[in-house]
Amino acid sequence: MAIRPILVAPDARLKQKSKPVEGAVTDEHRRLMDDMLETMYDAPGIGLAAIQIGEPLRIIVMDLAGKDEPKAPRYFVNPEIVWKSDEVKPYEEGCLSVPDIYDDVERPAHVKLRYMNYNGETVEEDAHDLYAVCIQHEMDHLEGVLFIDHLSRLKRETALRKLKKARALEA
Ligand code: K2U
Ligand code: ZN
Repeated sequence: MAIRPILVAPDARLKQKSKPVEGAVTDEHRRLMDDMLETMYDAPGIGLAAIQIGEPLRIIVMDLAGKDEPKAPRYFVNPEIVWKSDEVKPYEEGCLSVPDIYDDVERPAHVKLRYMNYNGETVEEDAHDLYAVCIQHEMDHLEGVLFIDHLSRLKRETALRKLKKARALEA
């Protein structure tokens, strides 16, 4: 397992549309998911898409367990949202690729998912609350969409200016 660097916006690689895993989930995919999970825990975060470590594959990892609870890793290969509720809810989102920026994003409150798990088995599942928010946030990453893309142009441009200034100060 390895902790991999997380891409930070603005970065053209984060705007890529990730490609589906073709065929079976292999040991190579599982090694990638292991690295993603170790990277996510180290950040720390509760979700991570493969593109955030520069791998344009439709793979997501997540762990919604509270800090005083046992780890509960989840793995999503080629995830699809097969149904979404008309009801929407706002949630203050952040992103490991958009550090120190937080704002409300409105998303469907309830979604139904279909995906392959760590072992390549097909799973169908309902997602509500933080699970629904996080999986939709991560699936946006697979389309090259960041949560700031859902904000007003003014808020997005202000966020990107702040990120560019922080990068210049680090250089
Ligand atoms: O994509 C990412 O960078 C992972 C996000 C997942 C996330 C975004 C918005 C709302 C929920 C989850 C990171 O984990 S951001 C850090 C974080 C941690 C706890 C709750 C919200 C955000
Ligand atoms: Zn994110």
